[in-house]
Amino acid sequence: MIFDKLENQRISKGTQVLALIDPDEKNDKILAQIIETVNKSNFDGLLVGGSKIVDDNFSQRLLFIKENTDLPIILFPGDSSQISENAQAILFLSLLSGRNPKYLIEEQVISARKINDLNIEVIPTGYLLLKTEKKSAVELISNTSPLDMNNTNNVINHCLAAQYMGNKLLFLECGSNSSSSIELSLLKKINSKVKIPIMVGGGIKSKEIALSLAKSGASYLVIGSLIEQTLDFNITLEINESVRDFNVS
Ligand code: 1GP
Repeated sequence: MIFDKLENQRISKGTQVLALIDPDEKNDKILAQIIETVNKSNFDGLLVGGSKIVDDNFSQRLLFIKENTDLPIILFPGDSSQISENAQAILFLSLLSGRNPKYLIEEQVISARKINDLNIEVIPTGYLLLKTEKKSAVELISNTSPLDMNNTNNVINHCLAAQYMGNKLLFLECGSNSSSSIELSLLKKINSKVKIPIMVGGGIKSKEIALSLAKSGASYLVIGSLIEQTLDFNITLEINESVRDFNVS
């Protein structure tokens, strides 16, 4: 099982880093280079998904990714159309920061039978969108409001609710290509309260940011834009090798 394997690696080696590939048309010209960069960077796994895929070629691109990497592929779907047998697992997301039933239960009901029929490993994930300077694509597409990071109690209450609902993972999201990541003091407080592993994504653009997040309790880091924007495995390799010593237990 993919999640058990990642957790075992995290417990023995430390923070795990997942690459995120957005299989959208905008990345077609560089998709092979993105995969090559990911393959050379010593990532622990690969998330594939996007808030919005503008055409019908999601499955085709996912197959191309699968054929060109040995990393475990985990779906990170923007909606129920992004489900395919070419992935081993799926983050079964509940957008708990929002109050839109479409992303709390409707998309989940639409996708459940397909996931079951395809026998994809399900990783129940509480997904919380956090407010940053820039509106994220998730905020716009889901038509939900992100959580204000200054309201610590409210964020922690959402994290605990995610845990008590039985999620195996808590995903704290600042949005793709955000100018900032989660505030470290907030992450530390969340980490002191919740028992499920914390995944952090959005705006991880340097080794310094990645290290500070790992030191503050991020068991999983997700990196997408940095790969697309640099296509330089030296940068991501350095990040991935620097965060390993944290969050072992
Ligand atoms: C987006 O958290 C992911 O959903 C990754 O964010 O693209 O900023 O790395 P970046």
